[in-house]
Amino acid sequence: MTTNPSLLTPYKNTGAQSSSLRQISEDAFYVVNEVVTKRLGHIPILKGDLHVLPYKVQRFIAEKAELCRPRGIYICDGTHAEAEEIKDKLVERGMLTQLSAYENNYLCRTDPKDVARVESKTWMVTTDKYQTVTHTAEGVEPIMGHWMSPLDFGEELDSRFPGCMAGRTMYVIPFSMGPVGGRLSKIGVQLSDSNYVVLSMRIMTRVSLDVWEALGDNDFVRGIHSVGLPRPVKSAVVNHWPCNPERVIIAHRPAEREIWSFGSGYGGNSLLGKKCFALRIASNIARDEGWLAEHMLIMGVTRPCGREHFIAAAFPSACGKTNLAMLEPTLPGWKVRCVGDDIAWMKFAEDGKLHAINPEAGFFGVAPGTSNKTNPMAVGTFQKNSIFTNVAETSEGRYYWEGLEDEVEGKNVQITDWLGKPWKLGDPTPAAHPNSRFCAPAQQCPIIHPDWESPNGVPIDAIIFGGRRPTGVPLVFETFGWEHGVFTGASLKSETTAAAEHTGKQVMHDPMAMRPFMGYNFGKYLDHWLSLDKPPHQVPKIYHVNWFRKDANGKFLWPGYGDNIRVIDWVIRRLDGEEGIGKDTAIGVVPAPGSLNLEGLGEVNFDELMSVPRDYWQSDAKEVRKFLETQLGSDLPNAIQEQLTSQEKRINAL
Ligand code: OXD
Ligand code: MN
Repeated sequence: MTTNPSLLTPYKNTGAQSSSLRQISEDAFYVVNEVVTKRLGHIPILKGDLHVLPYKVQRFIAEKAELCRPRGIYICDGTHAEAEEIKDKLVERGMLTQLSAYENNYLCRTDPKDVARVESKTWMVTTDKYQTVTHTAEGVEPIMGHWMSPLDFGEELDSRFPGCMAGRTMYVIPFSMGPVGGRLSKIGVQLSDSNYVVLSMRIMTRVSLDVWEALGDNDFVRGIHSVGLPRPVKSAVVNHWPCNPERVIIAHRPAEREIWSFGSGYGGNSLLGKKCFALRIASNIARDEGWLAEHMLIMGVTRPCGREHFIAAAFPSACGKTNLAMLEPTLPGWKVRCVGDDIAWMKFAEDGKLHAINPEAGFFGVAPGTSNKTNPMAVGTFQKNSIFTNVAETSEGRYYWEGLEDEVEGKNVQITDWLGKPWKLGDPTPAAHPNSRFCAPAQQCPIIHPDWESPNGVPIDAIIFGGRRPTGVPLVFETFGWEHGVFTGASLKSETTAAAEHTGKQVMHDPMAMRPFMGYNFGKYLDHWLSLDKPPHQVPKIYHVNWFRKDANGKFLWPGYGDNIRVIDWVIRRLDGEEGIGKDTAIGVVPAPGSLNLEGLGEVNFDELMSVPRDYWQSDAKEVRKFLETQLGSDLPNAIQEQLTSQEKRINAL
């Protein structure tokens, strides 16, 4: 099918030469509504009624259908019946297997080449490069933000998207991030040729016909996703999982609030509501509208006295955000309730406080390491209505992964690994892929907070940053104030994990735990954070934690998990202004000896756990200065520069 140029106008000022980016103008659409219908005439609407949708959505669908040329268009309604129909089809095709020991749980194995987010192929497309990246020093590659020019982007699209859905169905997924119609919520429409994506989006976001009504004439975030394998398929499809790993691209046009994703069906690459929308695009919207979109869990912590505090915490991927969000306190009388485990949208409300919502509706958590010992509440969440991707399976119809050894030991069960091969305890390769995931509805979490869907969010009392830091970094410290807290977040580092394509363990910078998700110039992002500390805002206190410090023999110094409540207890007592429990150090306030509740914990080397070794911090300070100066160059905010200098002085005086 050729494109009639009279129906199309170049899209704004970017990528004007790209046929993929050509858009039907609003005027033309009203005039040619019927023509568009005819043009789509040979692409049947398999489900739903295109003409009852908001005009902007109709145009969006028409343009992209014309570009991608699917065999039909399926407008999702998000209902249970729809999900059942799709699941049945996928089971029949072999893409999903029912895990018969549970209610409505399914296993999916991907092509082993499509198992994680691909940061090297994820881009922000802006006319001005420095909207995306900072002015780094000569020869230094920016690590926050990955820029592509609109011209190059247009070419990349044109070599992928035309006809990319041939022989497949284009699903139209209307979704809300946050409760439908909520004050802090936003609407998106994702087009996708993957039914696995439809099922997962239905868990991770609110997919429903109500979204159209809430949308009205307002704008929405556009997502275009294709597995990149039109039919007839010329290469072998592994595990019934179509993808095109060599041609992957995940690109964002923040000004247009648009996301294009090609070649991968996995997680953050394809569930566009998550990292692409709720972090990269939303951080742009948040900057424009004066709020924050962050890679943070949200938890409500109730003390034995009955008072509740809300905490938002940022950790890099696969560092235990889900475990902390669902912590089972080992201290008696404490209660933790989960609002969210991965993303927080936070806005100052009339009471002057920062209020947070979890824009997601489900958990897409790392499976290995999750067990009744480490996170019983997550286990409770995914006993039904969940999808497991790249985990192993037992002959009893159960999921299996590293960390569940006790549940199979001594039992006569056979295990099939994530690659579909027989596997037994002690085998040298892991049974489940290290980035295998559970995808489960948040409302099934036994400790989901009653206000988790409150449209006004919950008031945040403290923000915590943290990472995997095997040496030098104390269990917890309170920063000296907002600017020092922002500096501490900007200097955040962590050991790499399997959530992305990195190999080997190395301590990497991951500022604000946002490195892979930074939506615009990191210097401007820090400016935005710094600008929030003004009346009548009551900014939360900022802390840093490290559950992962090791002793000289490589043993963890802190038990972690449920015992992390002891750290939260100290944090909350600090918030309440309790005296005598803090000790000033060069990097912040650590617990004074005897101030952390260690009752019943056995032996803990408190001094080593809290120590701030001079040599370590001197070389760390040098490295952080080099990092901030070379990465941010002229974009480094003065306030951060000043914090850096004051921290160096304090460290040298140790
Ligand atoms: C995630 C991630 O999937 O951060 O949440 O990688
Ligand atoms: Mn995450």
